[in-house]
Amino acid sequence: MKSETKFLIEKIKSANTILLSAHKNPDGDALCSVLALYQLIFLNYGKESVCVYDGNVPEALRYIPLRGRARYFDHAEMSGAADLAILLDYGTTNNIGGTRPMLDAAKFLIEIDHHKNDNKIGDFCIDDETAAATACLLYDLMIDAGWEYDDKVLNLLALGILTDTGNFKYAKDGRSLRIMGNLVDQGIEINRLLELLNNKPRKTIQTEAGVVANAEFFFRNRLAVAIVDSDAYKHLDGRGETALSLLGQIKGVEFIVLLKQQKENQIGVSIRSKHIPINQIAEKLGGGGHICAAGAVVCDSLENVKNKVIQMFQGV
Ligand SMILES: [Mn+2]
Repeated sequence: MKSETKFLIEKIKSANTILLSAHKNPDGDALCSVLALYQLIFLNYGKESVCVYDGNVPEALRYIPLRGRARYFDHAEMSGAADLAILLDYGTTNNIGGTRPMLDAAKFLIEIDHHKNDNKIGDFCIDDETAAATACLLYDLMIDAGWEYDDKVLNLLALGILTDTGNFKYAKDGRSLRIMGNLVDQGIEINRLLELLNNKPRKTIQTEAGVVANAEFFFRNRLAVAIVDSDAYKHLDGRGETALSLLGQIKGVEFIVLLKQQKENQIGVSIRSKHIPINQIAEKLGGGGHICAAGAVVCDSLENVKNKVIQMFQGV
């Protein structure tokens, strides 16, 4: 067993209260990793961790196993500081949101993440930038620890991998596929999981289709820019993955930018690229993420952010 696995187990065993969390506005990998770890700790050590999030959970994740265990941080049943907090899949400190004080108050903080991060906050870090999803790291920990698991754990890990790899489109190597191979061998039905995720409200799909219909194209159509205004933003589910995906299917499009008017002067920027790294653009905007899928939140007018982002693609 790896020394980091042993250390994690010792910390879990000695903690009376455990807090689990991930990034704000949790996506599939963030939420499923939290819930899978909740279940693993429960099955193997008999302890019920408190799972908290900030922001909104996408509608598409409504029916995942154990969804009800994750509570909005303000409604969490946690009195006082946790003995142990485990922060999964958070990326950068900007992404943590309202759960930060609870994490800071914990007596010990372990992070488990696959994002590039130069400003780690864990007292102990189990990080691996080469992993396609945090769920892959959890799977490896589970096997290394020899932990008992159940169907819920397997389904959650599979969902985390599916969502973060865009159904394997962004798999950087064979590791996530090998893990999924093992999960399928143990009875996971990918088709059933995709059905569970493809379950968005009608208004959401219609909104995202409208956003795509009004997209603009720059630099010989290599860059697609689409805008989600404040009205459309109310109906968006998660980051607007449907719009990002549709624009990425257009012939000749290399880069996709989705600008989301979250507030009057607060614009969420999601950037995708088919081949060329774009994480440096997100970093310059104060955000971060993965090489070909990154984002930021910029406090400025929609028009200014749009012009600034388009300029940053000049010569890329
Ligand atoms: Mn992730």
